Amino acid sequence: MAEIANVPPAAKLAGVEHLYSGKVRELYRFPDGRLLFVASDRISAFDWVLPTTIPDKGRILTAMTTWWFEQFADITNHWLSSDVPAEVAGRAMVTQPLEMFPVECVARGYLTGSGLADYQASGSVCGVALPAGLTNGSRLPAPIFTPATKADVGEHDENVDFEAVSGTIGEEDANELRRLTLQIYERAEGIARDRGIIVADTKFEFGRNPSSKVITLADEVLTPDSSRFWPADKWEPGRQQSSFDKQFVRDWLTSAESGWSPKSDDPPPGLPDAVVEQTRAKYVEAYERLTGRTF
Ligand code: PZK
Repeated sequence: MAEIANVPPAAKLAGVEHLYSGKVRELYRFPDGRLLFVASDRISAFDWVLPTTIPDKGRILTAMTTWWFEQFADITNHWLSSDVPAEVAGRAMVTQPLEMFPVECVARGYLTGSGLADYQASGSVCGVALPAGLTNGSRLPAPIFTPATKADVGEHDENVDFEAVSGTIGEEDANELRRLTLQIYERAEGIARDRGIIVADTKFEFGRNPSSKVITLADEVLTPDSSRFWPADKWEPGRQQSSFDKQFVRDWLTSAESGWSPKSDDPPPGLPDAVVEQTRAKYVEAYERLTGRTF
């Protein structure tokens, strides 16, 4: 996999082979074939990886993912163990190696982002027709499955319709991915809403266990990096919703004080300590509100 321009090289971990680095996470393989899924403290905004890290972000998102896996005990997932190398303690999981489906399985319960853009252009999203009159942040009449195909590094994923997924992986598996995606999202959205967080949309990745053939939930799940989290008490359709976790980052980067613009081709500047601390506090708050546990 190609390197991403402003992402530092993956940490050298003894006894594991580096497979991939994303903007904020890394995947390694143990000699026995099991994988090591590592969440870093890196943060992205406006499609850039920022030069500043958020202390504990990797541990918080990993704890959130494993908590969701526990909530969905009836959904087979790739987690095997949290017994990981000391350098990545708390921010990594040992997982099953799966044959991944080449589909980003997105569920949307609210309309924003590329879903809003597609709706405004065509009245539908990924081939799913929606009623007239929806606006940025509207709650949809029912959650929709809006798959996307993984784009090359630096490109955005492309929304596709259900027929395209069927054509790629077969109708039976496409139906199963849609069913699982909507089922998990609906359950999570209800849990989070009761705790003051709107999960507007989320992305799942699934794979097949090569020996058991079972379709298995992979990746990190239902984190603010794989989803849009909004504070429920500030939800107001008709405007861009504030981000639960990244609003302080976006506000500072777009302020005169940063001296930077998202339209610039220059990399963004480092964040002030106060913005780092406010942002860390939002990740902690999301974890503690959702799980009822203390971080
Ligand atoms: C897998 N990714 C995305 C993750 C990255 C990229 N259980 C699995 N088995 C096989 N492959 C994957 C998984 C998982 N999860 C996940 N790509 C392949 C990814 C982390 C860092 F750069």
